[in-house]
Amino acid sequence: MMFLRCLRYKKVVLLGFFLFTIVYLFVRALHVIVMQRDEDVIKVRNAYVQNHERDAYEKLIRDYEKRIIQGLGDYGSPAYLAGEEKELGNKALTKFALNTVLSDRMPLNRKLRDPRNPLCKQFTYSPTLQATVIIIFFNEILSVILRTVWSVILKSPKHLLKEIILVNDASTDENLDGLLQHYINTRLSGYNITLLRLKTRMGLIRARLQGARVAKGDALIFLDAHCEATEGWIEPLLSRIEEDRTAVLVPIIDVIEANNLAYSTNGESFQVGGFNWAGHFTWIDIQNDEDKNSLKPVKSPTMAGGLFAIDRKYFWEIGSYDEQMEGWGGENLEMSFRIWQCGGRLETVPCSRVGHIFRDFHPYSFEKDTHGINTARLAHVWMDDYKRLFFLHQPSLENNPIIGDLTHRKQLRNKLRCKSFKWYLQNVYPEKFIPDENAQAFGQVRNRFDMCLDDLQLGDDKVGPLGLYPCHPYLAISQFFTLSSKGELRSENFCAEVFDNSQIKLTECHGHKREQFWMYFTNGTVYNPFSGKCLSSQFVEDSKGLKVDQCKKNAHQKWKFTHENLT
Ligand code: UD2
Ligand code: MN
Repeated sequence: MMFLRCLRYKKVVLLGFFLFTIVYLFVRALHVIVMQRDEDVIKVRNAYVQNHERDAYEKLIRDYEKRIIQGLGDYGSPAYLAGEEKELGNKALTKFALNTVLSDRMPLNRKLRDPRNPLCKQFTYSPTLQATVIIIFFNEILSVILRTVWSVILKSPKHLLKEIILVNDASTDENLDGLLQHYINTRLSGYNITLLRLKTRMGLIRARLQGARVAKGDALIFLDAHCEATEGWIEPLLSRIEEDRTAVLVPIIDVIEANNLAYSTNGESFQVGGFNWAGHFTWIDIQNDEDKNSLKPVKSPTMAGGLFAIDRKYFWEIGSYDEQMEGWGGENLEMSFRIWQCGGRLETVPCSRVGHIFRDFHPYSFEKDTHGINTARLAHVWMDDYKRLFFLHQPSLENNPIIGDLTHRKQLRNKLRCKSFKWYLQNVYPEKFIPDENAQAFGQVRNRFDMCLDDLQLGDDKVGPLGLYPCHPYLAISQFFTLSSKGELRSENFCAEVFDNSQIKLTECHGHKREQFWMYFTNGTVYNPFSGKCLSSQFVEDSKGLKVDQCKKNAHQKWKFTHENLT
């Protein structure tokens, strides 16, 4: 009897203990989740602007408003200041890559021309979806942020704009939140605008995610904090999403000049997004003639990243962002490849145009090469075997623990049953040049003196002499050349071209053969029929300026590619 009672007692204790543990773990988990959210983000509430601060902010904003020069920069025309302010503006330009002095003097709601193709007006869009516009920023100035906000408000029909969410990625200016919130409370009170502040700087990818988490609109539209939306920008974006919820849209991104804030357009022509094997976004021409003057959405292999519209639920279904990406860079190609490979579409909408201030450099820095690390992550997850071409540019990142764990992103790819990168290249971006496929020869191009062709690291915009340098013991990207099936001698997007009948430069490939056409013979001769001369290393000074010379039996005119598919 005693024994049984004891046993029952024990059972109750055990059960109690078990239940207690479960409840305890649950509460702990909940606590961790809630705390984490709490630690990351704070909503800058109205109360944030304390009574005694309110007057100070009001004074600062009034002073600022008094200095605005009405009409400055109207219709997107270039604006100039004189005297001391001109000097200060130039200084700001070298420091922030943006004329902040001029921005502070220009009306926040300046008038803009309608930059669209006039034929766009023939369309009537009547979307029913509502948008949340998410604007993230780190150390951007008040006037630039507010001009972005004003343009969104003024250029979007009220019934299509659910809310605007501003995410301050822990900017260092202590007054910024107070000023912004006070401005919102007093000058924009009729609009639904939320200001979030991240407690620590998380980088633009996670900042956008924090904004998206609290968004309530049917569609999300992301903008950089230095943009200006124009007439009719939002309707075609929302209409297209309504038509196809898996379509992700980018407007035409016009240039707002960083020095004089002129809103400039490229007329009616526009480009779409591509990429290079170094993992950078590039602008590319539209290949299909029909699409060139299209007013309808046009297929875009990638997007620049900062300005796009997406169905809110679809954003989460398709994997939002890779949250382990830090800082700046990579997320745009990651999202582009993912959307295409996993069944969505990426399109440029010609009848939607938004201006963006393109800065010559980033007025901020990161401790790590976040672009490299983020791109290494996406290369491993999305590019299959083609990642080899990216890692030629970043060999030290290929197996580097710094890039972090990829399990979740690989699981996502499996879960969504996404297609291969080869499928993407063949179907979405067939014009993309692949340096080691269908080539006559590729790799290092070596002469008899162990010297190799070299791009002399001209960088992304390489136009310059074709160089010669001692061959590296490994295949470095600066010495990676391809003799393409069309007879171009190229380093990804740049082709060796003969000029002045003797010099050779690396320049944009034009695809018309002539001075960019080369023939390679089994005896090692590289011949350019246009000049009637052969590639020669004989007269090279300071490793620069390879030349073409009369063809002769000379060791300087014998070349060997690492890989040759000659028949
Ligand atoms: C382009 C994109 C940008 C992003 C980036 C790649 C366009 C026009 N812009 O660079 O949106 O996709 O490529 O990652 O397509 N910011 C933060 N936290 C930071 C750093 C920046 O919130 O730590 C903000 C910044 O204030 C800006 C936005 O992120 O609003 C984008 O930064 P950017 O304008 O310096 O990047 P951009 O336009 O050169
Ligand atoms: Mn930007």
